[in-house]
Amino acid sequence: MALTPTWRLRAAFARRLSAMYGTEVPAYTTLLEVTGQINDEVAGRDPDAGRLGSLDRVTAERHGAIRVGTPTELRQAGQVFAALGMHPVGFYDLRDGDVGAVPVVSTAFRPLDATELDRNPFRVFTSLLTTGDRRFFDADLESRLTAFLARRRLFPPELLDLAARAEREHGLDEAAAERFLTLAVDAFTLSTEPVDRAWYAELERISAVAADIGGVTTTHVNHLTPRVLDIDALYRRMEERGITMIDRIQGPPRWAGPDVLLRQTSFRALAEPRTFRDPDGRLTRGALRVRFGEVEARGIALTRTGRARYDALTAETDRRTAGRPDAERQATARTLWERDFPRTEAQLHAERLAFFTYRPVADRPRDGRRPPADRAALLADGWLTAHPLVYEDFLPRSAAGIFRSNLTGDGTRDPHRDGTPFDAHRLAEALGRPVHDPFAGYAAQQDRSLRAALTALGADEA
Ligand code: OOG
Ligand code: NI
Repeated sequence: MALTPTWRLRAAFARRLSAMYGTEVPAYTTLLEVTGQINDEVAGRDPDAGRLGSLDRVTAERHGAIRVGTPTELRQAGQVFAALGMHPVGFYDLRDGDVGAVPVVSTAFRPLDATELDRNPFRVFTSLLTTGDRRFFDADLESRLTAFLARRRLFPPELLDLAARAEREHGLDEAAAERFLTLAVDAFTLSTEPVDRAWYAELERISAVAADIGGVTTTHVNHLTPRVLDIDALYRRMEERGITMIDRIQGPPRWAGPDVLLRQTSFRALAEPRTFRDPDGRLTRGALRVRFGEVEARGIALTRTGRARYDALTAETDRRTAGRPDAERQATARTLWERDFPRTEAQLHAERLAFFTYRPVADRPRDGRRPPADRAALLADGWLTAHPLVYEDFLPRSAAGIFRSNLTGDGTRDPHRDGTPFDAHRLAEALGRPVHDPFAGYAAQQDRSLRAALTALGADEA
């Protein structure tokens, strides 16, 4: 029987999840509509619109977000995503006060190779509740939370078996693929199970995120994000359609220079009717705000040096505009960027602040000269062209901003207690899979393309 290969499973999963989310969260459908219009408009007027991804890729592109409670659940989520060719990339610690003060650590599951990303770049930002973190949970609450989480099962064994088989065999036959996709979408659909009101409220006092993760017996996609080519236009048009957006676009400011990294914004979670079990055992109606809409624009991937420049600019903007309205923050950011950040791709390249791939120029006039040894000279003399790599990952501060803008309250947190040490290594242990370093991935892609281009030119290593 014909095998449905990994990437087709991934594309089908992304499509089905999107269809499911559209029926559950109607504002998401509006968001998709507006995103589609804007992408068509930009593609129609800007010949460079496809520079950071073809319109086909951008149109299909989504990221989702889920939150889990235990290392076992994280490992199981990792198994489901591995079946889809999605691997953990990056470690994001959102617990610290200056990042976000949210009791989770996160990674993003996504395809690694350029070919796979082109086929379908679906990603899922996945967060693990840090139940042992004393800044948020005391020992008593931690033990009750751990016991509650140990009793639930997010992923049925049949789903995990199919996922393991899909990973091993790089796909599934048609019937198994169908079953796998149904079970996988189900695992991320909002449950109709009654919510224990007292337990949920107790966790909510600590953190709305803790309640969303540990206050219920299931998980759910909490947002699904399309990619837009002009996020400022999108923001205005969503407001015109009567959908209230959060007060800012996270990430770099809008400015005249190159788009880098990631800009994101969202609309607030809507109150959705849910059934609760009250302390006296009665079932009553209520509402929870746990699912929202987000949209993003992606720019060029920065090197570690470029990223340090970005982080420094963000910190300086914060310092100058603490407590000021967002319009002022944007204006200040723009001024600082114009002073300190390269205004052209060529300059980003020259200062090695961003990642590029290279192509040999096939029809360069043959003037008898040998290609120079140095990368900058190869470009300047027209032997190579450089094409920026799109940023495929996330930003911790933006992520925390997205979390926080959708919390009902700030919760309580005692900054004087110790946090549990948690790093990429420990996350990898919990997952039972390596956590890939995003910078290393972009650098490897850049190096490979440079070597191939030099070989094609018959030049020495640059
Ligand atoms: C995840 C928030 C982070 C992003 O795009 O930065 C995120 C969450 O709310 O669970 O998705
Ligand atoms: Ni997101």
